[in-house]
Amino acid sequence: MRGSVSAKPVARQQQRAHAKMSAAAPRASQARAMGVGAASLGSRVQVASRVASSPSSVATKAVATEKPSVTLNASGKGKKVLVIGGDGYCGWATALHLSAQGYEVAIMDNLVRRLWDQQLGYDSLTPIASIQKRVAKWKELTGREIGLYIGDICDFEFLTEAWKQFMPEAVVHFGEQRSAPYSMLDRERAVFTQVNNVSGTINVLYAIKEFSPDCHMVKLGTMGEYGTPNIDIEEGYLDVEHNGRKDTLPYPKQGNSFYHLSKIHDSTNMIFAAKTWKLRITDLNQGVVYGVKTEETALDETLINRLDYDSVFGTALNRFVIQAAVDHPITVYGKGGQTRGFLDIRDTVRCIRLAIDNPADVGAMKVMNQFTELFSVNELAGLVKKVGAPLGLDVKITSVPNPRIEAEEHYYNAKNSKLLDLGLEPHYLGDALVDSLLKVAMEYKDRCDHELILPANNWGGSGVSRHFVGQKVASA
Ligand code: NAD
Ligand code: USQ
Repeated sequence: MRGSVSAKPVARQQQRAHAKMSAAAPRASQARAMGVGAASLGSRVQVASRVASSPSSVATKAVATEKPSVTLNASGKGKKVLVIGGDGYCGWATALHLSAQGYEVAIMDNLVRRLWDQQLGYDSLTPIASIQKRVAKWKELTGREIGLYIGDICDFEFLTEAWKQFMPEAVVHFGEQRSAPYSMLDRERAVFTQVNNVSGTINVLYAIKEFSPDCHMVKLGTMGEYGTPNIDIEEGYLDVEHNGRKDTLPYPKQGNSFYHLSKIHDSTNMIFAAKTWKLRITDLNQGVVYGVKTEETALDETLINRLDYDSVFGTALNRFVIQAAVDHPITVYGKGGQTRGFLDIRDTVRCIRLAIDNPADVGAMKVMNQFTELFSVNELAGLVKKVGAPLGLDVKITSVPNPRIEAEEHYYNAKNSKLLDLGLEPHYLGDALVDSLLKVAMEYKDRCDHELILPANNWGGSGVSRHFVGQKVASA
């Protein structure tokens, strides 16, 4: 069975590779431990962006005339923050943002996400550099070091060794298998998703308890933990009156994939750990993230973030924009009335900083809903079509059979005031952002493989094993 993969051996193979690689971590850590260069604090770094290579692309010209710059300051006061999953989409942007803001940052990642892409024949639309090249370029441009610990948080020995070297004051945990479709490909990936996510998070909880009990854990949860109930969604907890008695209880959870369910299990475990071991934990129930550029990642092409468009890792708005740019009809699943919370990646990084700067109280898990706006899938598709027209794109929208088992028309009203109360100033989704995202997608459109766009699997078809033919996921 050519191209067949197994999640468990992969994890073990990764672990072995990383056990070796992690031996290099002390050196990286020692170098980084020298600290943030004082000369770079409070400055503004400016570099010329790359020269356009595609003369036909309007987008490329626009990009090439910009002079990206980033503000460096010391507001983080050198606070040590470990970013688990720091090579990923949200983690990479966050690591750079925190470094720019004067936190002492180290990334921990086993790079398994890059491996899954290779196994499935996927690739980011944007060409992402290796994590080593990324952090080296960041240091070259800003003078700021980011530590690197390459390894698997499910390997407690590795986690312990790295933890004791860095001794974080806060840990931001992005390091999970985060795709709902991936978790529904087959039994192996369902099991892998839950083992990877749940046991990794328990290991982090134990590391905090054993080595730095005052370390604040900022954990990425998801709005999808709540499902689509026919009542308003609160921020984590619900006041309940039942048979004449009152209590405040965790909001009922209704995950819609084995991935979303893994986040629910994490939340339950974290509530327990916070209470039992008197830890500081914040669970951020994040909505769907869109966009690719932040101030920091736009500084140089080596720092560019990933932009997924395939049907397994690509998410709604990012996929729609890329589909428009490559002249593929926008793939609305079913009726398109599915409504979700969304946010710009520039707001993701700010939310994380706000969460770090406002730690949870000891003993009770804090929950904040991290999204800025609600949209239905149809609304997003319509917006992309409208903004594409002036760019010369004749955007078509199509309804494809929904691969998921989900409500396609439903009530949805979720609260999101806690991060706003802490000072979040959202970048609301408007024509300008869609326009700039479309231009990035147009710039890299030649890298798009159209065959990866239509759904590769469906929830009902998730079986015991799935055969991979060549590099494409066969549909059941
Ligand atoms: P991503 O796949 O781009 O990044 C996750 C990173 O974690 C990858 O680099 C991967 O290699 C690493 N990782 C996974 N398992 C690991 C392990 N056992 N040990 C060490 N590293 C490991 O995902 P993302 O889009 O950046 O999402 C980050 C987090 O935010 C996830 O927890 C996800 O559930 C959550 N989230 C994402 C979105 C979104 O729209 N992208 C929305 C809501 C919540
Ligand atoms: N959808 C389409 N067409 C597409 C892709 C998606 O109509 O081409 C629909 C889906 O059916 C779904 C909605 O858009 O109703 C959102 O799907 P998605 O793939 O954008 O997001 P989802 O699978 O929920 O997962 C993503 C991230 C995950 C995160 C979650 C936040 O991959 O890590 O947890 O967004 S939330 O949705 O709030 O749970």
